[in-house]
Amino acid sequence: MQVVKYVFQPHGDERGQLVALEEFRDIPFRIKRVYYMYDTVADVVRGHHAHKSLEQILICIHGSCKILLDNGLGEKKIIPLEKPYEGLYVSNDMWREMYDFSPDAVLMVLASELYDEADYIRDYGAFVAYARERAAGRE
Ligand code: T46
Repeated sequence: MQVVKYVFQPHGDERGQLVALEEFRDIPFRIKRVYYMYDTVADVVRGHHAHKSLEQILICIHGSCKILLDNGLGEKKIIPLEKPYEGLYVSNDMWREMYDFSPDAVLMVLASELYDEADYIRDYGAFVAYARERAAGRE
């Protein structure tokens, strides 16, 4: 299971840092939506779903959190996000959970599609079946 973490180029000078993200240059898809979460309550775990087609980049622009990725085929990885110039690529077919948010965490997400509830796979059993079907199709 491959984890793709981008390290963006900060444009720093004596005033501080600036990161610019351009679609198809820094981000591998057209950015159709941006959302972010903050004031996350301690010990909360968000996510618990995969997607049918959505691609995303997760950037913890302030504070820190952890992302668990699970491919539904027995492989899981935990990726800490704690730098505002790092982005984690999350493909549609990964079950994701976001947790261990610091009180000051702001997790920003760049998404390839508009919000569509029909794109979510929220049942873990259904996700594993879907992952196995896709893997069998690739064999
Ligand atoms: C994902 C992870 C990383 C909207 O109305 N528009 C939106 O674009 C989003 C993302 C959410 N919502 C509404 C739907 C729910 O009533 O906001 C509420 C919270 O959304 P949700 O429970 O899906 O949030 P998370 O943190 O569990 O998951 C989100 C994304 O939904 C999901 O695509 O990959 O962040």
